[in-house]
Amino acid sequence: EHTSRGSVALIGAPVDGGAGLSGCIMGPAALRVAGLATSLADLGVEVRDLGDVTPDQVSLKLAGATHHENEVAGFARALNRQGYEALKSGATPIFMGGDHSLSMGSVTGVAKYAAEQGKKLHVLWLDAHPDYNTPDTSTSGNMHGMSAALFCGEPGFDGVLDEPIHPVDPKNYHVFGARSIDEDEGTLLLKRGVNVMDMRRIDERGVVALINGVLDAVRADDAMFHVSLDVDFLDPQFAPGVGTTVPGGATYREAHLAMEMICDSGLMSSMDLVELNPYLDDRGKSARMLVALTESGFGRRVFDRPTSTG
Ligand code: EXY
Ligand code: MN
Ligand code: MN
Ligand code: MN
Repeated sequence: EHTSRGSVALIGAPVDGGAGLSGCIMGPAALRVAGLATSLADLGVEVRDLGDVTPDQVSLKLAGATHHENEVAGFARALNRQGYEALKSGATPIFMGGDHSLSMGSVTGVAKYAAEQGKKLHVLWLDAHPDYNTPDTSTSGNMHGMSAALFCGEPGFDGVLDEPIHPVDPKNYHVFGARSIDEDEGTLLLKRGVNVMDMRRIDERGVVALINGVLDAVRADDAMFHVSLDVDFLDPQFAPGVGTTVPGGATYREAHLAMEMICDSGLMSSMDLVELNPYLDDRGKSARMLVALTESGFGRRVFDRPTSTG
């Protein structure tokens, strides 16, 4: 039950270099303009906005045609520390992106905290893409397509973080909404046993059965639970403000239902809001969509029902 949610720490991550198109640098500002903090406060959540992180200075060269590794690594290191500290202070961090490479920092910081608590970490990735390329398999060189490979401990990322990571077990990495997977990426996902719930599976089995499966797995492990929400999880008609639109995405209600169920479970311990590109948006539509989905994740209800399961 969603009883005591404690406080939320908003952490701005205006990283832009992980994406192929620029514009995500404006994401945190747009989420603030769309009223993320006041929307959560209106739900009774105590909110602290920690501002935007300052990236570390990094000098590093990754294999292949990987782009902007210094910017990406600089943000990842700073976000790793901030996320870890926010959890230690008892808050639920919400990382406001910024492109999806920010999860190299957010998830590894959360994983560090989980390891210290003797807990496993499960990650739910609401995205059109699994973001499981390595510098070796990537054909674009864009690091927003590599974040999950890094935090699951795949090779090729030495020097991105400034300390050893606590890798997420690929079997505890749950991808929901996928409909664009590169060939070598797909091979690796299969080999590692990642729980890939593509749009066809969602069509066939529905949101409720699949999300309940994830929540049951988190509960069975008494694990921490990070939810990473990419704008392109949604069908472009509901959220056009993203550089990597793919047709056939989640509907307005499918996305809200997933967040409502996550809220009812009381399991979510941290969250990313990523890939919002305000330069490509339609009069704030996608920013408002992310705020509304976050509200559903923190208790917004159309109607209070007697039980959360009925
Ligand atoms: N798989 C493609 C690549 O690696 O370039 C596309 C990745 C898009 C990543 C967006 C954030 O989810
Ligand atoms: Mn380079
Ligand atoms: Mn993504
Ligand atoms: Mn995506």
